Amino acid sequence: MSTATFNFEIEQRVAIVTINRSEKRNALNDALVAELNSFFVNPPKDVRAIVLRGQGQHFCAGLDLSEHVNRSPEEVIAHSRGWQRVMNQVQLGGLPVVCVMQGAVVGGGLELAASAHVRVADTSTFFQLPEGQRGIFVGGGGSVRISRIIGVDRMTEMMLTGRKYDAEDGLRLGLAHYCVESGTAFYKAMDLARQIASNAPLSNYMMIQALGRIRDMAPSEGLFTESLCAALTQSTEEAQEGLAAFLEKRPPRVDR
Ligand code: 1HE
Repeated sequence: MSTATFNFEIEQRVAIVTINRSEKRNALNDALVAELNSFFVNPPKDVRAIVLRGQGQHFCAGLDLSEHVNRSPEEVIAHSRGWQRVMNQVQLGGLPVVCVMQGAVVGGGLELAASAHVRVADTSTFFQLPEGQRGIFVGGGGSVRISRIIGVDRMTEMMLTGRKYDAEDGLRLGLAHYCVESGTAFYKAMDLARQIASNAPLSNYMMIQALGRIRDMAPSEGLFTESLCAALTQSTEEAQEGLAAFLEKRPPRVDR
């Protein structure tokens, strides 16, 4: 499927979603956010993992600032809630999402990347929250997700000063899980996505749905929930095949 600013294709059960607005550094306007939302609400059947990328030199320059001027408080709340819906759908839609990052991963671009489960940077990547410099605030879930990755203290400093972290800094802070040579992040992301797509789907699903929720629970509820997740995943055919393959010293059957 393809529109002027968004397209996706499927390769070996991996959907490759490309934001295609490089002339505006993949800034997220309302139309693009709506397209992302409809994809992530209803991803193609049989897809087991998603690679999310931005075309050109930059992953995403965040909010389209040209659309943001002259909005009333009510409109900004509605806009922010709309962004949060999309980011939630990326994070909790049920499919693992691998994000390819190059150049600017800025403002709402960092909020989008932080919703993904695996983040691959290349050496050109930089991270910034320039909201303070623009006189605005994060609105796409960054105060919840980015602060949990790097800590509230560091996020506050990042927003106050508008500092840029480079790719190595990002790796150290957890904004990236991998940092590869410039121009190669997509290939690394595809390798990872194919590997993830060959895991048992219910096991992937539980990682995505349960771990974040368990973190937000009291320890005793978290431990019980962990046992329930273990019971659900370990009693499936997929799990039996994965365990048997290990014990029989053979690769698991791939089309599980
Ligand atoms: C844009 C945007 C944008 C570029 N909205 N049009 N985000 C920011 O504050 C980031 C603002 N952008 C930048 O800092 C730079 O553009 C970049 C570092 C990302 C890239 O620099 P560069 O030199 O490659 O490109 P450029 O020349 O600055 O921009 C190229 C074009 O993209 C230009 O348009 P043109 O018509 O003059 O060619 C820019 O205006 C346009 N462009 N970024 C609109 N963001 C839900 S709350 C989330 C809050 C936020 O995300 S705040 C962060 C906003």
